[in-house]
Amino acid sequence: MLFDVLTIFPDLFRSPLEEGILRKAREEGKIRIRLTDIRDFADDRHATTDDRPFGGGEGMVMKPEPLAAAVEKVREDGNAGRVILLTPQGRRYTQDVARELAAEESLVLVCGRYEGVDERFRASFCDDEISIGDYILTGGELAAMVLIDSVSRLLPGVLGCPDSAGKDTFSRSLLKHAQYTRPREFRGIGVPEVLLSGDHGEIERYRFIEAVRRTIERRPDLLARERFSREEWRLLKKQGMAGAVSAVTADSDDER
Ligand code: 9D3
Repeated sequence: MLFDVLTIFPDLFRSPLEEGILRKAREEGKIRIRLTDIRDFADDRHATTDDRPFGGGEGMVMKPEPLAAAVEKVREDGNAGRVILLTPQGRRYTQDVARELAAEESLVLVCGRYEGVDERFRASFCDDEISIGDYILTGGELAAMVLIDSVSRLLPGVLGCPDSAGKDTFSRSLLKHAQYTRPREFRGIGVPEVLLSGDHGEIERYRFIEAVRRTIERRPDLLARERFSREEWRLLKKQGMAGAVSAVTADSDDER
């Protein structure tokens, strides 16, 4: 997958992309990331990328011409993909959106700064607008990195184990059960006995119940889209949890 990133701070991207799984994915050619400095497309001596808003008011607005020229350049360089503006006004980023983007061949990510981009650039050049959540960042760069990271790990061969992308929290909508590793006792605190039993069926059932317990307690909203099998409902009933789960899930009565 090809990502073109348009930004006035290309250096912000270097270290996140040069370590760990993303670095390996780049080395193996599974992702390619090109950084374009929007300032290189400014047309004046001072390489101006922002200006004061018409009509007055606080802050600065990103000028349309350098942004447009930068998009046109990545088009010439072979990126025909969706142009995504990272903006607080975009649709909310979720794992479903990550999956949707992972199906694309290439993307162009435009990082806004200041109070935003000129409306004419947004309307004429952007195919999609994304926000990563309801909190205030200083610009779109960190949002673009979140998107690159979450999309890349969904691509075939990027994670070691072919199943690890699909099996985790947000594809099942359950939080992960508590996890333990050595030592068996840490500062006087042990490990649940069942995890040491070697009974893999019993361990799986225990972990399922603990995952549901955590999800009800911390993120009941996630359970709204979860569906359970007959066997899972049987386990939930046995634990006296079926009522609490029924109250928040989408399953119809015949599964219960
Ligand atoms: C006057 C209101 N402005 C400042 C508080 C609005 C504003 C403009 C620009 C707020 C943040 C930003 C910069 N943020 C982004 O460009 C951004 C962002 C974000 O702030 N939160 C979540 N997702 C994103 S994607 C891009």
